[in-house]
Amino acid sequence: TPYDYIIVGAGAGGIVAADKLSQAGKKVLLIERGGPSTAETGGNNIPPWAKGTNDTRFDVPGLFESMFTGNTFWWCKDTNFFAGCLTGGGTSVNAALYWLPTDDDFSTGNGWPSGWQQAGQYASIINGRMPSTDTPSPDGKLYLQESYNVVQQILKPLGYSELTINSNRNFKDHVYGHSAYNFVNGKRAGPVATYLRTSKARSNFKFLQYVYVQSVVRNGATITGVQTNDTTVGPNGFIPLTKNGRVILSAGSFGTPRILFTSGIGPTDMIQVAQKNPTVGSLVPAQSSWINLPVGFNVQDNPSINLIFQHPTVDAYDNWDSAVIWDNPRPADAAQYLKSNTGPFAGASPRLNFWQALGGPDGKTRWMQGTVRPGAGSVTTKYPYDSSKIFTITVYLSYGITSRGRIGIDAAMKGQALVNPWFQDPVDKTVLLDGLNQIINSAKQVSNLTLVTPDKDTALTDYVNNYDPSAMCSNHWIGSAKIGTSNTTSVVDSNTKVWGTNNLFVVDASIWPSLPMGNPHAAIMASAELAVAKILALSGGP
Ligand code: 6FA
Ligand code: ABL
Repeated sequence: TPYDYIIVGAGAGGIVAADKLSQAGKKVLLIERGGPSTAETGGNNIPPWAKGTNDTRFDVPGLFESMFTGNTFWWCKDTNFFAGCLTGGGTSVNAALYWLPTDDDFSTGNGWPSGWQQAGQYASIINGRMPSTDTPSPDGKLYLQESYNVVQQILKPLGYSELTINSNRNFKDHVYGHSAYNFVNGKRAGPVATYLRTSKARSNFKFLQYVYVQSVVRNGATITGVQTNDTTVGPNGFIPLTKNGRVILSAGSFGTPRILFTSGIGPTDMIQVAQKNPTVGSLVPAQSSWINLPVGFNVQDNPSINLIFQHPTVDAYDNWDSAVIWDNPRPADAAQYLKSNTGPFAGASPRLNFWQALGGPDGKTRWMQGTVRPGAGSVTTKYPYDSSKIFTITVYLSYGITSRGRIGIDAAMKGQALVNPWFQDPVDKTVLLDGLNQIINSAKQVSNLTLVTPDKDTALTDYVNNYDPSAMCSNHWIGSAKIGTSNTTSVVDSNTKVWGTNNLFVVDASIWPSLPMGNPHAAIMASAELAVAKILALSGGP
């Protein structure tokens, strides 16, 4: 059956798009390559201690750190970086840190065309559907607060004030507060429990899981449908559009470019790679109809550096080791969660977030973001330390970052960085070092606080210069199908329509022209709301 709108990818962008379009009465198909996540979607990946409940890995916030080990079926296997390939995409596997977008995020200065400057309006729409909380445990109590108490002793002397961050979304200089989440009743909520839920209740909405979209099928500038790998969904796996129908790609910063390349859209070198691939090569259209656009260029991701400290008051929570939180949790905490969805398992690992504006030698202002959590993933030092008393400050360079990289595919169609996005502009590194130095220097006046990594033998500059680039990745990739006003410097126009096509759109992280101020999923959802309003207003549609 033909659809008015076919949306590829059920992540932050795609779920919002599908809901708004089905709400508008359009016949909508949402296609997801992965399977269920939370119990509500049919997921059943439940830890041994919660057997017999609906408490899956994707539902229980305190299981967030268990995502990184074991049989990780939820990660996309065809990118070199973390990306969720299941219902909810990144929003089902992330820490659910939730920051309402700032006015700056959607400013022309951040690269958005005019007509996109309604951050305030969309922040309240998003917050109305997915309320923010900084007390994720439904009993209203804060748990594991020791690292919060120590880090505020570092920040206060630097002139920081404590705030409820999402109540002051435009204040992001010298502020800190409790980590905000979109958890509800001690469980992951996000787009799956809101926008996807309302879509599913509509008869004009259909959701397919475990169906992989290989390309869009087009006749020159007009898309006629999508090609999938599943012959049960249509003749040879083809799903058609209705007359005037539209396709929206929401497959994420790596997934959307891959589909574009196979559809003959992007830089010549990447289309040629797809053309040589034995599985999808035959789907690439003839060279005469290729559309040359800078797909994969202009990407950004926050460079992030971990500082690991030890303090006698801190409970490292067993460093969130999966052998503990998944297999053998602290009995009282597991019992509390099972009884009332409260306690340490009602929140993900972060406890405190902070922001500070930093001037650079190039006259530009960049922002630093910090995320504090008990425990650490790995420690580098030859000195003794107590692994039960450590905590991590992850220091990111956030809004205002100037470096850009390039992503693409290898011969096996695996997504990768062709040019790493971090520190291409040396000023980004200079500014982040300045911020790191301020924190380390202020930490010296906090009694009994020890910097474990980098240790006393390691100069901060050496630590940063030698940092493993893959560890510097923040999983916040944006910009691979950038929005803009010219087809030489952008991939989609100000209505999110792919240049040179009549009816192909992109609505996900990849249209973002530059990084937002915080971890991005709420900002991406706000941009999806705004994008659909523009798509619906555009003439010529179904
Ligand atoms: N963002 C936040 O705001 N707060 C956080 O705490 C946070 N944490 C993390 C985190 O801990 C990790 C480990 C990762 C990987 C990301 C985090 N992020 C956080 C970032 C945030 O989740 C992402 O920026 C956000 O989800 C991106 O939204 P998009 O809509 O652009 O893309 P998704 O990856 O969510 O969804 C794409 C979907 O398309 C997936 O479900 C995928 O399976 C599907 N797909 C891809 N290719 C497809 C194809 N060919 N056919 C069908 N489906 C396809
Ligand atoms: C994010 O926005 C990042 O994308 C994640 O990388 C980050 O989680 C979460 N938020 C929470 O701040 C970290 C984990 O805490 C680490 O244990 C893990 O090694 C790392 O992600 C992997 O990138």
